[in-house]
Amino acid sequence: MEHDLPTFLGLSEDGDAAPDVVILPLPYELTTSYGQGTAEGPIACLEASAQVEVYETLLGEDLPAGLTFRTEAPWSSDAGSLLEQLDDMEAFLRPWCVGDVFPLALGGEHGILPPLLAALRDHPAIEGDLGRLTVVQIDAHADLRSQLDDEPYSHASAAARALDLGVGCLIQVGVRAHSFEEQQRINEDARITTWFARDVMAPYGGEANWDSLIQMLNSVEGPVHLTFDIDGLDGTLVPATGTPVPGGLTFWHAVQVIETLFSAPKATVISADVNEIARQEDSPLTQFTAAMLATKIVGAHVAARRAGQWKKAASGRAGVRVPMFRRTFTNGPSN
Ligand SMILES: [Mn+2]
Repeated sequence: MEHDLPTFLGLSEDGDAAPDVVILPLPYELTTSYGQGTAEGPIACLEASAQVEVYETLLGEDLPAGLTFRTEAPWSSDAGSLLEQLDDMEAFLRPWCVGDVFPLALGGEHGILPPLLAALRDHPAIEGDLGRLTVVQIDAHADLRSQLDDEPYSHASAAARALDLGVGCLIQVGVRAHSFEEQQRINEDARITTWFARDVMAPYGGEANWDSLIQMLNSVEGPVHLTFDIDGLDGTLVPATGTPVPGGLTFWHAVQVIETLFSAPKATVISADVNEIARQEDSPLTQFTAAMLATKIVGAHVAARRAGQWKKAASGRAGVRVPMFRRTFTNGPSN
């Protein structure tokens, strides 16, 4: 560690050791939006993580369970335009997205998703074709708007931009606040499967539908990115997030999604993010909930690694070269 910032779980870190898991704080907030505090979220989450119990029931031992964790200094950019900032973020993330380390990004607005996916194109399991990738999105919102307030890179458009980048399959869980335009996109784009909160939570036949969702996640094949917008949880658990919404997932629903996905026999979760974290002032609940999710994700990754799931993902090509700087966003996402 070469910074004075809090480390993940409050663990002491050896900056010289090659990490197995890297935590990447992305304090990103669109300058045109209301200051909702998501720029401070990652640090608040790291601070709160010091209070999370490191004992992981999946492993029967304490994290880091013999592995090396590293908390990177937060991403920052002084680029003048939004698109240049997104290019900077992709460049920051790319070295951690080549299969030898498990990257967990902490956001920041959901607008971090497109640069994350752009960076994943160099992963040996992707080999330049995001059509191989399944994105699992836990979210109260569909994030499928073509734009919001004339901004195509708004957090409300994160999933739409992910599809523009060529993602092969998008599974949404917990959606309960979406627009007509987004419903049309869900109906028309065969790559999208949306599990609405209303359908998977009681009382609308929720339990049977929830079981179907879990079965679907268990049968996912190939590389997966998990993007967890904390507003997918019920708003009572994350009151400080930008747009808390009632009627969402319980903590245990979220844990089951995470554990199912990481242990899915034909899939490998190659990366993850927890986003829309904001610092709650009157109570640490929002940042602590986010830290609990981040810890569960890392614990489930370590368990998957032990089960041989991770090796499979990383074994595509040996010694992947990180390509020269490219300008995915300033050149347009189809480039
Ligand atoms: Mn979102």
